[in-house]
Amino acid sequence: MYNVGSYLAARLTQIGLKHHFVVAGDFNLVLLDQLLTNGGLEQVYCCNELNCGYAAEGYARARGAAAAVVTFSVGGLSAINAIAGAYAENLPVIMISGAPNSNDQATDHLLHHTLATHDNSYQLEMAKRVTCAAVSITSAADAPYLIDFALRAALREKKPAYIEIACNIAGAPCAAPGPISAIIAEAPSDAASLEASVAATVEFLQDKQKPVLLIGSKLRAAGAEKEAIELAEALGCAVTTMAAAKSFFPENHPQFAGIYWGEISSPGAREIVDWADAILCIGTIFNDYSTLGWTAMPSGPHVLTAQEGRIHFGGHDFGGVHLREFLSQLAREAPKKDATMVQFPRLRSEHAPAVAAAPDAKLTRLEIVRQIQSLLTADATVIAETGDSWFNGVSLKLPGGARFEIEMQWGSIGWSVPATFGYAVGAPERRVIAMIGDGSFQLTAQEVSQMIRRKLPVIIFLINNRGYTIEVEIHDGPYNDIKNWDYAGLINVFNAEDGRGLGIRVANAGELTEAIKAALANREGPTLIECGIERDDCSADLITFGRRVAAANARPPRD
Ligand code: DPX
Ligand code: MG
Repeated sequence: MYNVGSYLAARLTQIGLKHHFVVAGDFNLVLLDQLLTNGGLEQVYCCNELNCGYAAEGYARARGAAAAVVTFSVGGLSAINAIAGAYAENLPVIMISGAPNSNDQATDHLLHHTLATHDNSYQLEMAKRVTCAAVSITSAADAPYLIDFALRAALREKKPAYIEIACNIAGAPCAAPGPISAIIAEAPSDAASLEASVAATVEFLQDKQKPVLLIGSKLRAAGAEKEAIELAEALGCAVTTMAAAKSFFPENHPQFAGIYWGEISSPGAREIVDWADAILCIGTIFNDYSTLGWTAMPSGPHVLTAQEGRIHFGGHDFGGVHLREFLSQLAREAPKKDATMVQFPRLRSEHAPAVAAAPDAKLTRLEIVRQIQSLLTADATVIAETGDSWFNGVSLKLPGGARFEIEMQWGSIGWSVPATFGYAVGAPERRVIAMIGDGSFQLTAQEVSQMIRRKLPVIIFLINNRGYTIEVEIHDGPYNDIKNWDYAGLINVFNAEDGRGLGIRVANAGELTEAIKAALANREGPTLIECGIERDDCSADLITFGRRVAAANARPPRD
């Protein structure tokens, strides 16, 4: 016997979830009880709904999909920011909201947690703008169909979906789930379009000598990371990744030629992309940040763009093609073209490796990055928050197997604390390392307490430069100064009587080394290392980025 809640729980486990993130409220309590009845689905609690949404977003990065369950309106509207982020970042996060009793809909009853008007459809309407499917369930009979519809859309599109369930329907009986293949099976590419797109691409490559691959963040959403390696090896050419796609092509691969980000590319990466006579852009997103204020935007007849569902370049535009099938078919037919791989070592002028600071030397950004670098192992995942942590994180050299998570399209400060929590719940086998600025941390700090509650041995490098340094570089003013906190001291507040989190403040290189040792030894909770640095100690890349973005923002209106 199934009811709406247990049906939903069954479907969530069938799509691979072992957890769902929750904030309770009276409109979702019956639903939460039903979700609890499924032994394969653990309930994970969050401090607020914004964090709940971001925790699910981080979990989806680790496991491919996620669910966040919130209450109506007061919860749902907070979660929408994170759900919009999941949309921008191509992650299928299922937002599930409790909703008013079906008898109260379209009546003159005014309800709590609402706008005190009679139309309570506004959350559904808002959700429609930030999801690929949004459904409202007010009848148990229709629930299986509507739930399946939303889940299928999310998994296909790699975008969030929204399911609202009236509080008196959550426990009502409904049909049993049918075969899960109806939700997760995917139609193959259109055979003719696949063949034509590959043939046209082979022809495009034929008269080129120096192709290069440029990997973007939508490669993962397309499930095509393995196929990108196949294509790279068939062509034998240099492979660059965009910052948002860092780790989506292995950095220890012999053909990896660094991060392409215009002027602030890693050594040789920009030169090799500029030297190339064909740029195969795979899953790329070019926005004002990733193009450094529109100064590094590959365009022209030598650029081919391959996205999930669309391959286009000079005079061609093919639809109905899965990216992974296109890449692997092209790998079988593409000519070897390895000139960029021969040239790349000549162009690269590798920076000298950073020299260890003396133990009593005042802590610097560079020394922090150097010490984090030595922590990176095949099972490490680095999560880099918006701010100078972007540039510090992107500069790390990842060993094979290491992963990197960044939220570059949505770019919301505060994302990383709950996303790190969600990621660590989803990938307990990995060493999760977060790099977070002081300003960002202040948005969502309380989610560290959930890491403590679940005893997650996350390591947080809290970079305290006393302000919004990236904003200082884009455009300074008094609004970039923030109230200092005792960040390390906060961990004891969160520990209360039973937690095992560690908070350590460090001011020099030796203290940082000791703190990292303590963090590695602490397996029963997170360790937050508060690293105090000078306010103006930021990366050169951040300064260049800030200048370029400021110039793009300041373009005068057209007359
Ligand atoms: C803002 C940003 O301390 O990092 O390294 O000091 O810059 P840095 P912090 O975490 O400060 C972050 C700050 C204020 N961006 O510099 S990046 C604007 C912004 C945003 N998201 C939200 N609000 C404001 N990106 C939700
Ligand atoms: Mg800061």
